[in-house]
Amino acid sequence: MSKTVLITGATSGIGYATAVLLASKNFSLILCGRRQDRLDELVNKFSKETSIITLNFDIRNRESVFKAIGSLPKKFSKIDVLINNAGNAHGLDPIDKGSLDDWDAMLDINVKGLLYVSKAVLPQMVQRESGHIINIGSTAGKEVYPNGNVYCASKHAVDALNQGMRIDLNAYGIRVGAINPGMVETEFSAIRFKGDMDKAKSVYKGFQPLKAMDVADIIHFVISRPYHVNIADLVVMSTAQASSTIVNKND
Ligand code: 8X3
Repeated sequence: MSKTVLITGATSGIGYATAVLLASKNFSLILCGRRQDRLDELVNKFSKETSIITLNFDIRNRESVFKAIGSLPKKFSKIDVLINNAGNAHGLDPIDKGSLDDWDAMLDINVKGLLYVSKAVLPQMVQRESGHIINIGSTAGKEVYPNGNVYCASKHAVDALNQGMRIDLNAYGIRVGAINPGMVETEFSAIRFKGDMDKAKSVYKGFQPLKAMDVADIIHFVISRPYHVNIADLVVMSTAQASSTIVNKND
């Protein structure tokens, strides 16, 4: 029987690429996001290849999270793999100039949203004494860079939660691991810079950044290891990137 995978933030970037790849590998998919048109597009594209259901909810709203996950039909109610992927950066400002709304958004989505979804999915994994949680962190969870302040703090929290979950869920035989990508060319910078496409594009200019599918490919590798193998914490960067601030650009 194929594994059932729940992906948050499935409407773009790494989440979308992961949905596409896992659909082609016949995983059953629960795709979560807020853009219904994109969710519908995924269903139309892949429902012939695999079982697929979508959940439209705002990860910041705890009632909606529990209601949506609690509403899953029987066929999808056993979740084997949870991919905590939803997350964004909002702004890139020095700490004294940052926007409170940006800070709220990053902490609410990247940290509290991840916690709400995990809390909603965990009881059944604990009961079965099996399951796999993949937390999508960031190199920003491993180091801090200028003006990254709150985004880096949110991803450091993901790093801490990844370790904390692994420790607390160890007795139940649940696998927990993080994948921490560096620069990936997605909508990430367009959102960070609030639609300023010149700024967003310049981030990925002059070198070959990671693509969303590069990370999706790693996620597929991680979830298809034998059950006794847990990729606990993985950092992946473009070859041109050495750290958050050192990128070998050719312009
Ligand atoms: C994305 C990595 O360095 O653009 O999480 O903040 S970075």
